Amino acid sequence: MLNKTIVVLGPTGVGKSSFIRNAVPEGISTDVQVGHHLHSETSQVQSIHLPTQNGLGINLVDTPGFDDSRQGVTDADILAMIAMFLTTQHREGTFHLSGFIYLHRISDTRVGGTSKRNIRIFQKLCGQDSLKNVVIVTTMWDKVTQEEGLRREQELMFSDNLFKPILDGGAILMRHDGTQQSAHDVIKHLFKLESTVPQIVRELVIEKRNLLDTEAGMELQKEVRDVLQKHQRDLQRLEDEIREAIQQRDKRTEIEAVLDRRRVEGDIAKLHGELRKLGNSSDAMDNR
Ligand SMILES: Nc1nc2c(ncn2[C@@H]2O[C@H](COP(=O)(O)OP(=O)(O)OP(=O)(O)O)[C@@H](O)[C@H]2O)c(=O)[nH]1
Ligand SMILES: [Mg+2]
Repeated sequence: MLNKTIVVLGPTGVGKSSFIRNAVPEGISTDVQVGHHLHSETSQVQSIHLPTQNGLGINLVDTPGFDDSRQGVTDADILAMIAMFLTTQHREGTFHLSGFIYLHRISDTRVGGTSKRNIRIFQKLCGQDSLKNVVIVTTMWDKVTQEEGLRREQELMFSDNLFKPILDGGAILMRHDGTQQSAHDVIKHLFKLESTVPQIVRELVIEKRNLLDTEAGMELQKEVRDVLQKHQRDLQRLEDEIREAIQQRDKRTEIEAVLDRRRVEGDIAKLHGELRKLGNSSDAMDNR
């Protein structure tokens, strides 16, 4: 049987697993876990098979969200997991990728730096040629008024640092209202497209780059390094503050600054760990 694959991506908690649960008809059991807590739920790439009437099948692929709140799991791990899944499937030769569904919460009052960073990494992972195989799907419409939703939707569509470049490249924007019908509308759109090979697969399999040197890997490294630089500036400022407080014999300011320094040092160690992991994942994928 010919199976087409659709990969569902997006930050943690946007409703990826819920979307897949909504799409699966009654009677097909899945062990897709929907989150009940603030922390992230899905920890592995997981494929759910849906049969269709004409003998074709759809594999809907659930992924762990970027911006993961799970202890010890970084965005580098998530990128490596998704890259590993896509390349393994591609190498097996029976992989027909219909495209990507990228989910975004319409209820987010402002789209923060992390969401923008996730959009950029997604764009690099996908690559220009595969953007026509992308549906940006907004979720959680029940949490906004119609007016608010419409305003945010316009902003998402027309801002250069949000979805405009992806939509300009041929992607479309759709809404998911939590019903099976709206999930199926999204799937139907992708299902009828010719399959595509995303940029990260071309880079890893055909150009034999390692994950660190892929566009998405480089983007992630750049983003991590930018945050690292900011933290290093904070550290410098705190060192000055501590020195001054000691001179002034201001014990209270000194203690506060020392505690802040400890927190910033922890953040810096975490970011170094993320860069190291990206390198390690690269090596692990190279040795396959
Ligand atoms: N109100 C509302 N809640 C939703 C909607 N979609 C999902 N949720 C809830 O949002 C939470 C997160 O949903 P998940 O489907 O687990 O999100 P996810 O993207 O799979 O998250 P990770 O697995 O952590 O990456 C759950 O409590 C869902 O019940 C929606 O359209 N409206
Ligand atoms: Mg999930």
